[in-house]
Amino acid sequence: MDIQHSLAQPPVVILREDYRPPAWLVPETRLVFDLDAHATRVHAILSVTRNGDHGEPLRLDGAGQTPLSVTVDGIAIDDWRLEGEQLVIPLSGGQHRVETEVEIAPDRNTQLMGLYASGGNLCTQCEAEGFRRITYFPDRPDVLSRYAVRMTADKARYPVLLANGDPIATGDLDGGRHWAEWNDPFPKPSYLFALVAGDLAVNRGTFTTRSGREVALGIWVRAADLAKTDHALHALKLSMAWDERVYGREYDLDVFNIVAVDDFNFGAMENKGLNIFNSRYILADADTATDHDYDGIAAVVAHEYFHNWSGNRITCRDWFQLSLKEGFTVYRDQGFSADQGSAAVKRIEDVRSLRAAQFPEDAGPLSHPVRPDAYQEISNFYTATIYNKGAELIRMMATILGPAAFRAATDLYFDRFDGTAATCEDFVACMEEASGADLSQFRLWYGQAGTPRVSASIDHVAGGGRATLRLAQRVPPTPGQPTKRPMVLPLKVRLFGAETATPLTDERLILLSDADETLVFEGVTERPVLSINRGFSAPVIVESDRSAADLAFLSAHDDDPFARYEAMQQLMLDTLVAGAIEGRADHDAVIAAVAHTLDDPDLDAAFVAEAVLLPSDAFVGDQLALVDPDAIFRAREALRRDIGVQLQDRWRLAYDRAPAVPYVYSPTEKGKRRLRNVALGYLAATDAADVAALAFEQFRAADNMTDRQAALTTLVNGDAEERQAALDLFYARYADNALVLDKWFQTQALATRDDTAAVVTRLAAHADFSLANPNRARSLIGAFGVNQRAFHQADGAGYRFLADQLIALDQLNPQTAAKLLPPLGRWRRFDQGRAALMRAELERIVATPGLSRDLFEQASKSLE
Ligand code: 0A1
Ligand code: ZN
Repeated sequence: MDIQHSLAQPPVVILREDYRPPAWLVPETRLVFDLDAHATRVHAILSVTRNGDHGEPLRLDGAGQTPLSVTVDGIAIDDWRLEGEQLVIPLSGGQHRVETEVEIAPDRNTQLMGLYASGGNLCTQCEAEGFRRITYFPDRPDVLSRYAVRMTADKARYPVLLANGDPIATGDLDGGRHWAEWNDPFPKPSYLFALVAGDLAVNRGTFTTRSGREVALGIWVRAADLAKTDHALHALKLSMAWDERVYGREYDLDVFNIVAVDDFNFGAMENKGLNIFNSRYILADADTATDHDYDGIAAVVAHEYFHNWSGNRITCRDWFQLSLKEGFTVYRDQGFSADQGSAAVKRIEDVRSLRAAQFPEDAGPLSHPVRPDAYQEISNFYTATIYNKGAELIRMMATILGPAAFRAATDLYFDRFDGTAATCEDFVACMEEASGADLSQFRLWYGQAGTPRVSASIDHVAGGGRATLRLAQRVPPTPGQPTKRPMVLPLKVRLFGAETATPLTDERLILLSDADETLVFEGVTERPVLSINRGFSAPVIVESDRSAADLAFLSAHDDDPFARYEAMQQLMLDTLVAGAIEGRADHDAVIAAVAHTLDDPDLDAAFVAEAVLLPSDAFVGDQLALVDPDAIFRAREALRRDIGVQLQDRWRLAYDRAPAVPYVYSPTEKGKRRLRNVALGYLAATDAADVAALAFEQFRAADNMTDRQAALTTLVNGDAEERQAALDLFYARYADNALVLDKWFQTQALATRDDTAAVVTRLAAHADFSLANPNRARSLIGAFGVNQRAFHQADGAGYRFLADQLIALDQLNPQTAAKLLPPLGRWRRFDQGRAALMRAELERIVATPGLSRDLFEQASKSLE
């Protein structure tokens, strides 16, 4: 289909195969900033060298600014020209000093890319292509330069001046201004540049590396937030020690600073020596942050820190290689978090988020390979596929290689590519070289999109000693990739005896590499039950013919905790799918399995809480060719109520057994709180007369946000009279805390009530709602988009609301708008009425004059 576009210029498609090395290199860069919120002057001095034998001019990327002056080797020139936004400078020799001067306006930068103002401070965000909004530069990741930075600013307004690397000197100037100089000795791409100017307080710490370097750590926030930074600082120290122990990676500068800002498009950014964070991933205390927030902070602090090696010391050759740093770094932060508490629960959480975000992406119009071949706007490729599926690819290689060879391979990779801009292929080649493994077929995981489906069935002749496992794989077609080749799928498998409930085999790692394979197990003397994809060893969908009884059996007896969880999920899913399609389902097997799990004294609370949770509405929808959101909701509510009612005594016991105690953030206490709140949720499903009062009392008496928010959620989903009281109290208590108010918006947008679409539309007009702050926009619009039943209200009110908001947000912040579009792209999965309404909204978006490239790419692809 030919989509009518409304862009000023036709969309340009960037292709991976068009990669060419840069024509000019920039070994040294000096930047002089005269900082001011309305008008900042940027003077850039680049020493450039011709890269190879060619006659190309120097091309510097820019965006939004015009050059005030251009000099070459100290002489003003006028033969430069602008081609689009590129500054093109003819140069005759092999080496020159090129200087430019521009003026930019941070306080008018609503995109939050480049240099912008947040909460009265100035900060930068350069990945992927923000640096060109600051100054003219070859803004591509394979141009590595050593940066020296000088900043001058008003001292009262911006007493703190930070940049990458090490501080060199500071001083005062006339007129109330001051200056600071920073030097970063490590060559880096422009996307890792950062500066911050502001009125900030610091929580300082130190870390001594294993070779004895003392590193000064600083977490910089507004003074009022200083008391909420201890958890992040602690997580940073743990991360530094972990990367030494597990990967042999040591920190390399004398300082490591983190700054928290309220307005940020993503979670955080790994700028060399100066990480900049969304404040939601730094600030925590018991009263304002949930256990989930605490976990998220530690994970993101670790993630950004780990980028110092996987991302900064070794960066990406081009943006098609983004998963080289992101997939690997996510894998590393997952390993870190697993080591802080229960590895099994961490794996369950990671798989749950892969299924919630990446599987739908891979099954929809925006599906793309982990190493894409083409893009229009690179900001749209910071996806669950690049990050989370990318991490699964690394995990599979680690599984295939085994721990020792994997560590040897990462050592080789870090040694060989240190100081360079590398490719995914470089990484895989190191995996092969260090281990002797042949990963040629494995490489298909980088190029083929779509979630593979594996069908598995096991035959056993009663009385015989042999079991036959038949496996088949199919990789579904995805946009631009109609046919696929079979991939290598590492599947951990084990058989259990149905009668004796004992293992019949050891765990085996099967590398399924053909479309169909048959495997034989000898010595199987009783009917075997198949435990497959244990630990979620491959990111695939397993289709098996295991009965409800076998799934219940595995949920009780499998020795792999992930497989136990998985069996229960599959049992619940099968029950919910049957309920949604047929209007009713037999709940007995699920209820018995939940009861068994609750009664098992050997299981820890955190695991039990995960295992007894029902799959989300959206995940049930993902199993169906045609999603009927109301039928799914009814089926899920019916099962929830039955589990609640029939196991009411156990839920009461679980609730009472974990009485609220003074808040401690530890794996054990966190698990107890989680189970208690899951129990509260099931009790609420029973409609027992006292539950609203119980929830309200928990809400009122809680000394921590985990319990308070869980109680609020329970009340908000129902219609007891305590509902509005709780919302009002929560609002009044946290009116001046933006991060907590986000929860107030989000809880209402996620509510499982009939009026949610109407409530959300009203909340968008609330005095505290603003599209200018990405966290606030996500808390209402993003949360609403994943509320399957409310968003898909049959009259299309949800679709209209989302499109209205995205069109408005696109004017301010295209990146954040584009990120929130995907729910509209699921139209193929819905009935004709809904699909037509969704398409109409996508068409309205695409036809909007002045649309950004970001939103255009996502909306137009979603229509195809
Ligand atoms: N590299 C960062 C993610 C990130 C990407 C783009 C941004 O621009 C707004 C910001 C952050 C990470 O992986 O944490
Ligand atoms: Zn990252």
